[in-house]
Amino acid sequence: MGKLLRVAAIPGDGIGKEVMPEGLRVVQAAATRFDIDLSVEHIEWASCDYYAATGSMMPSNWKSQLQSMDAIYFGAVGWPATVPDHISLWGSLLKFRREFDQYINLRPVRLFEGVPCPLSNRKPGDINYFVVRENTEGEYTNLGGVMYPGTDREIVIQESVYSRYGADRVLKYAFELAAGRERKHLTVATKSNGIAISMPWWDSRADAVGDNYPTVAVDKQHIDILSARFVLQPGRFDVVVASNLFGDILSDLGPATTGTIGLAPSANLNPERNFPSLFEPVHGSAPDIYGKGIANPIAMIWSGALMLDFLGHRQAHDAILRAIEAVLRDGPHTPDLGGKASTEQIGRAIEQLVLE
Ligand code: GGG
Repeated sequence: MGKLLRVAAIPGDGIGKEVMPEGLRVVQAAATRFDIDLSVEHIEWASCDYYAATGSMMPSNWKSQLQSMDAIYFGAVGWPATVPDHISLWGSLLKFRREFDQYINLRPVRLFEGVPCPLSNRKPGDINYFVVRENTEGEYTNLGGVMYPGTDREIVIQESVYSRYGADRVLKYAFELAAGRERKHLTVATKSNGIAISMPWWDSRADAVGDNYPTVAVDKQHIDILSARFVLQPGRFDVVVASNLFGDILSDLGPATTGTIGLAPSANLNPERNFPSLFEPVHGSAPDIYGKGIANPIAMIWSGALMLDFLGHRQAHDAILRAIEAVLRDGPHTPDLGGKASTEQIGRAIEQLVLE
């Protein structure tokens, strides 16, 4: 056995609490099979239940509790019936991303065999790309304010922030990723015709960083037509790099074109490993289906595979991916994929295959 891996498991809210046990079941199975020394710490805070009990999303010493962990495995955040979404998000997930400098949000998008594709005439292999989302600045800020609130003269200002440091490091990561792939193609999401200061600047940073990657073909696309092409011509894409908000939207849209957002994983990475990275499904807490036991746990399970890969266990990652592929191909399936299986049945089916 190698070094002990310490993982903080934070289910959060809604279906995060239902998919987390299945994610852990499969991660533990992979740890057993590949002799990985894994210790999981279960954390109930970073949830709206904790907020209801204490008035904040996390304890004041949250950072010291987490920073010695090797990774954070996170479910979902948000329970708007009791806590406004901006309070729960800024009080938990965005704190993790910012204070642990997880500046890359890596989101694979892939069409699997056995999953009905909502786009016509697409087969597995036709959709297989990465969205690289900038994760610490851009449109996600709390800079601004309201003047004359509640009057006819009410004015709201919200600033976006882009730094050369922040843009260059995410662009560099995306170029590196593209350079290591067969197609070596990078799409830069922009809106330089309408957002006339920050987006032409973002494009110029892409040019500057790209000068170091002559083998990568670059294609800048405005976010509106880029979104349309995700639906109409998904085969155009290999690696897509985008600002925080554009990346968030694209990484819901992309998986939607592959049948269900219930499959989409993500890795919030601090590539330098100065802080723990965080692995979570792209989907949120889904209050509409919470409590029914029908949430698709595959996004959580795939996120667990990305976590093991990042922590140095490629074989464990590959075994989980093979098991996911087999279950998607042969069943069972949850209702989002037209089946009747429960969250737990999917977790157990994948666990079985990982152990074989
Ligand atoms: N598991 C992801 C999650 O809980 N997402 C909730 C959400 O609204 N996230 C916004 C974001 O990722 O920026």
